[in-house]
Parts: sequence; C-alpha cells; structure tokens
Amino acid sequence: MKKVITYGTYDLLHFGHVNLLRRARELGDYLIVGLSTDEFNKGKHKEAYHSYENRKLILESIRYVDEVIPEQTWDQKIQDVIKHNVDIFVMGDDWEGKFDFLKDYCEVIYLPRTVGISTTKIKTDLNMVKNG
Ligand code: C2G
Repeated sequence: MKKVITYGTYDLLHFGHVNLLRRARELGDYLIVGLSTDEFNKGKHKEAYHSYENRKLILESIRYVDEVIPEQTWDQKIQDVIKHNVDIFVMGDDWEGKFDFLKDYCEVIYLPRTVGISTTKIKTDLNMVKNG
C-alpha cells in the first residue's frame, strides 16, 4: 500500500483544498492529512474560523482522506513519515522547496495550487459583501 501525507490548516474548506487532496490521494492508496491544531495555527499566524475538531470532522468526511492526524509542530514531519511508513509527501507548490529535507525519507511532490481561490480570498470577499 502506497501511503501519502500532506499537511495544512484546511479552514473554510474550498475547491482548491479538495483539488489538492484528490491529486494527493491519486498518487497512492492511502492519504493522511496532518491537520494544523488551533495552537499550531497561532505559530503560523493563522486563526482558523473552525476549530481543529470541526476541521477534522469535515476532512474525515472527504472521500480522498483516509486518516487525519494533528500537526502540532514544524518539526514532526520526519517522525510522521517514519511512524506512518509514508512513501510520498505532497504539498501545494506555494511550499516549493521548503520540505526537500524529507527527500531522505520519502518522495517529495509539490503540486500546482488551484488558481483564484484561498481562505483569505473567501474572508475578504465576504467582508466586502457585509460592508456593501
Ligand atoms: N492549496 C491549493 N490551492 C489553493 C489553496 C490551497 O492547492 N488555492 C493547498 C496548499 O498549497 C496546501 C493545502 O491546500 O498544500 C492546504 O492549504 P492551507 O490550509 O492554506 O495550508 P497551509 O496553511 O499552507 O499549511 O506544515 C505545512 C503547513 O501546515 C501548510
């Protein structure tokens, strides 16, 4: 069984996230998502709208996702790859090169981001609607 892992906040789930998860899952047979905890998001200077538990519930309902684990630190990826026998690490290409150190442990693939959508854009657009 070829196991794939990816990480993210996955807040206000949108089609860019789903495109990433679908393509990541298609690279193997089993997809693990390292989901940023609320605490870890503080370190990422991100404040998710949905709590970790609710973001986890939503991700677990997606057909492409087989398992969700907490992402609590920047440094856990190597141990995650080893512990879960991961074959492929996948991230969107906004992270191009940032995780190449994992190449000693698994294949590293950066996939093109989906253009025109982001959680920030959603928040901005909704704010504009609210403010008229
Ligand atoms: N993504 C994408 N296209 C978009 C938006 C996001 O392909 N239009 C991808 C990102 O590249 C990432 C994943 O969807 O691979 C999740 O996006 P975020 O939740 O924004 O993840 P991020 O905050 O970048 O966290 O340790 C890694 C970090 O936890 C990544």
